[in-house]
Amino acid sequence: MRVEIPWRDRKVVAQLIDPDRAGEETLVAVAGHAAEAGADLFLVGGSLTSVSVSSVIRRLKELSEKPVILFPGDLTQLTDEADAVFLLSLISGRNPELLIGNHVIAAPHLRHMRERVIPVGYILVDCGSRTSVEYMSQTSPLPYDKHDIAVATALAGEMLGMSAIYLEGGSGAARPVAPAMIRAVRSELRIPIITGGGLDTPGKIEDAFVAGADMVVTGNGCEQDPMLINEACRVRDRLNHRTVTV
Ligand code: 1GP
Repeated sequence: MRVEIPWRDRKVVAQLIDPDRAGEETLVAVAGHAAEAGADLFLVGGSLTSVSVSSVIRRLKELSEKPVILFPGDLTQLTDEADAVFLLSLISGRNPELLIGNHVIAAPHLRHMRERVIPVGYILVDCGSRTSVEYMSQTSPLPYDKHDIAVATALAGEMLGMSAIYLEGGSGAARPVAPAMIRAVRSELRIPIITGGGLDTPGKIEDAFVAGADMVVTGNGCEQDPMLINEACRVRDRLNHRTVTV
């Protein structure tokens, strides 16, 4: 099945499922709840996993009919069980493996599902904590307040043919990517913007959407407070409604 992400028409809420933290009980609680609350889709992946991503996705698909997008932290997480795959290029970094090396290794495995591959320019932003992505990728994040570098990097991603740009604060970030950075990137970019990391209150989620994010991704916040996903969906619906009626 090809996933049409509705981000051209409206804002989207995605629930991140970290496979290693998705034991049966958590999966049922977090995923079941997110689907019921109205999350648009699931992203599945993590910086380091020791469980089978395929089985987590299979279980997720039994629990809900929402699309599942693979958000692979590394090559071991590649699977064709997902409805789509974010083919991430870590364009804020200068690690050649994450810019082309892994893609070459992955391409033959993705060949049979190429219409489900979504190329995403992944920009890691320094949001106040040293994150797993930073360490595992061995790259420096983009400075928090260097909006001009963020804009240039995102534009380069767009010109290279990416379908979307992901402004990533990193899971459990002390603060999310600054709305001012999202706004600066939005003002120059034509492709959708995804953001996640540290979005743990409805206010932060609203700020990200209002600044121009097309998709917000929540992870930790919903594990701490399951109602956060309900709030995120409420914010999304209010803003989508406003977009339509203005
Ligand atoms: C997705 O890494 C994030 O971009 C998830 O971050 O766990 O902090 O919500 P949180």
